[in-house]
Amino acid sequence: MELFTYYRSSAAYRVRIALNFKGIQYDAVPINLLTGEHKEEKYQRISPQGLVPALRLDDRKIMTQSTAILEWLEESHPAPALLPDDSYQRGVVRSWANIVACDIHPIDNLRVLNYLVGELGANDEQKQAWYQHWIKLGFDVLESQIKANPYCHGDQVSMADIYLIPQVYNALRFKFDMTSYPKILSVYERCNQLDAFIQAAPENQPDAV
Ligand SMILES: N[C@@H](CCC(=O)N[C@@H](CS)C(=O)NCC(=O)O)C(=O)O
Repeated sequence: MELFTYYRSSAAYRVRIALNFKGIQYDAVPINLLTGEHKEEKYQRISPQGLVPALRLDDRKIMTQSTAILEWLEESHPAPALLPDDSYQRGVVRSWANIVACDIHPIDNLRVLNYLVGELGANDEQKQAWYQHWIKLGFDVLESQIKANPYCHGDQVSMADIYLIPQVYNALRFKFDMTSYPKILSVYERCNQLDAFIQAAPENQPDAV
């Protein structure tokens, strides 16, 4: 498989963790978001939305959208599982993952921040306020709900960890104050001791600068 990725993309980071966790070999194809490679026609033929990640499967079919890719990976490579056996608990894990995937990440994404600054004229302080507002809303709820024992959902790594860790990485990069989130931080530190997470980390990617 080939993963079209950018080292600092948190959506691609999710998929890298899952591929590593499930022991699936892949080749990383870096797409540079800073130089606009994702907007070039060559990449848009792969991902019409011009977003990373995209996964090219062994039969050359393309899949986009990290949540679709992660659900497909879970169905096609069920072991080790990233969702609990119990259907209610699967819903719980997905709800935590969706706080990140639907209610934080899309609003704080590069193109949204660029639109705020470029089209709507927000200054740096306003951009930061926007970023911090949405992350705080999501993290406040996650902090109150996750088990952190030692992972989000107990003693097994789950989809919730896979979504949370890249978002925390991003929050720290944007200097978001994490002192009110001891449970989230302990999950972050614990996951970052696992090979699957270490190998997926932005600083360990071939395109890291
Ligand atoms: N919902 C998409 C979001 C993908 C996405 O927003 N990727 C970002 C990097 S994390 C991107 O390609 N951004 C390019 C841009 O904002 O111009 C997914 O989960 O795959």
